[in-house]
Amino acid sequence: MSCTYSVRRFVKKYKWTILIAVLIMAALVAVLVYFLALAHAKDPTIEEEELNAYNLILSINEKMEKNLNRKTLAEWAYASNLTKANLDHNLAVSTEVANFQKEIWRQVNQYNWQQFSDYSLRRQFWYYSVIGEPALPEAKYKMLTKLVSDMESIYSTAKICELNNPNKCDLALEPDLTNIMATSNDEKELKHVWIEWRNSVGPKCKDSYKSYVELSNESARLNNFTDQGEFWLKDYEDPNIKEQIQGLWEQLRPLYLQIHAYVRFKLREKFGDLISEKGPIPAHLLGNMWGQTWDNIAERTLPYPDVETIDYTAAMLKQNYTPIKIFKTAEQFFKSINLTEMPETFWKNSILEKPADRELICHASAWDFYDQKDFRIKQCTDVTYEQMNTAHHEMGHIEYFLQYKDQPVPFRNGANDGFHEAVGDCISLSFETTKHLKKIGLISSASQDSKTVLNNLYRVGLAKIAFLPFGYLMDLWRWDVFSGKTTPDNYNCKWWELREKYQGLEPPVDRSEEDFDPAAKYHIIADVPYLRYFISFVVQFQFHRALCEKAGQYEPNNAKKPLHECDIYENTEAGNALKKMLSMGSSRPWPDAMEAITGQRKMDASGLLEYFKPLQEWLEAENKKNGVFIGWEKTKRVCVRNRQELKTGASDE
Ligand code: X8Z
Ligand code: ZN
Repeated sequence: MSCTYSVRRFVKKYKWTILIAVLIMAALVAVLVYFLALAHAKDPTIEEEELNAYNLILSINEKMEKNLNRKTLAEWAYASNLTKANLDHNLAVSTEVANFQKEIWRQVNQYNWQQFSDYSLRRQFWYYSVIGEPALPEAKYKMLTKLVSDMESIYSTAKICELNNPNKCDLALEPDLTNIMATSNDEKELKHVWIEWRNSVGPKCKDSYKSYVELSNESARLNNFTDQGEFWLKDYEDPNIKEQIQGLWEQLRPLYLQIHAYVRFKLREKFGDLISEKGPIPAHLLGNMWGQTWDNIAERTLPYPDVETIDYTAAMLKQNYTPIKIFKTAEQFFKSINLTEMPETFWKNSILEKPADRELICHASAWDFYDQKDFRIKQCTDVTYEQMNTAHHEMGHIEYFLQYKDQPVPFRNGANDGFHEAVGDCISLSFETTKHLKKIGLISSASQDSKTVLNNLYRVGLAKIAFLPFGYLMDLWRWDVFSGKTTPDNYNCKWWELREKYQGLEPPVDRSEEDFDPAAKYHIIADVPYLRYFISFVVQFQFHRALCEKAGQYEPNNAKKPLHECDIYENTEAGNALKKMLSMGSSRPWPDAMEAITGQRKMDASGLLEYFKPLQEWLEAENKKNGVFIGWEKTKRVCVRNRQELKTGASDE
């Protein structure tokens, strides 16, 4: 054929040119393959280092487990019995462990761990490469630990006198002051308790707090962070976390403004002009020492006061609840969704009631002793509905500990701290539905439905929506304190600036820099970051929505299956999904854990907004009907340098 012929002729004519071209191409391919192979081949030294590192981490983890166990036992001994001997022992043990941690830190940082190919190994090294306070020189570490322990002791042993009986001066925060704040209708008594609690803690902690800030910053800098506030944010693994939180708050603020305006309106019906029509709400009238959750005034401000009572505390007392029964009730829920029951040692070692014979830290907490067996709660449980929720909250922490107990030590943490705080609360969102409360007999099954449901949703809103700005501003205040933007001579006034700006609250009396009101909140003096709770209050609704969808109890846009009426009790499919996420611990960045349970990789306010949609609509209509002012004008209270200035005329008190 003509074609074949012409090709042959061509090849014959150019045979040398073709040969050379082929040879050049072959050489080029060979060079390319060589470089590709070189790029993919592992540096034998890195490979060897990684193998070494693998063995090292096994031995570090084993020793770390033992050290953390010892340290936690000593901390528990002090926290549950505030004696000098226990403090000394705790300081000695935690200093020894800090030295051990520092040694590990040095070893780990000699490795080129960022280059390791094994993700889990790299991540464990990353955790060990930053140690926080133990980075301080020993004497300073001890000083810092003692400062915090001392402040905790001041806070936990503070007592105040009764308003009408100045000789009876044994009122403690838990249960006495908490109960007065929750139940009293006597404004004078509320104001007295509010002021005296702050007098008995704040000024005593101010100097220690200043030193605490300095030492904390020093340790942060030794870990290559600019200050302690930045150090606190590292586990969120997101340089934009602050902006994200601000964005979430902006999405939630309109809902907060509605509940704030409604509550102020209802409180004015009760207390009259003690509360101004358009001003911030006085902080002592909201049923809580810090005005952080307002559900204790639900009964007194109900949308539908004429339907059946929602005084669940009264119902619990009538049904002879005890602290143990409260915890068994909580455990029953966890078990019903195939989560793990509390081990025997939990019941044996926990402190579930306030002991009469000693001083202790009553603020509720859950403890992992890092030996895969010992898990405890310490809670001065009083028989109230609020404490029932706290019991679920604390048990959520224990459940997380139980699910990740087989992870390597560095991963025995929440995906982030907000996740840890959200587990028990997420269960409570089911527990607190009218459906469930009827099931366990706290609401009579004869109650009128839609109104009871809204009353109940309002009560949950007073706990969840009201908390949001408080959950946010606690660390807004501390970030500026740590960065030096807020200085000690401005601590208190800056605090009240934020309380007014975000919560729309004001103090019941003028304040000065001789007061130190932030210290009257446990987490401030106990060195516990607080952003975790804001995050928890957002993500718990995302978790709830995802679990409810799995349980077939919630469908978007289906009025018959609203999110606020979903109860996942006994639904093992939902429970297993939660369990799977919990068992990951902190082995992956939190968006992976979020995705495992919700399919989303972001924090998102839409779960919370969806849950409270019927309440938001009701509040908007009600506020409109009543012509209520939304938001607040500037407070008339003042905050000045010292009390003397208040006496000389700045105050109306
Ligand atoms: O401190 C707690 C728990 C222990 S992690 C009882 N919470 C915060 C607080 O009491 O201020 C739970 C919600 C907010
Ligand atoms: Zn907690």
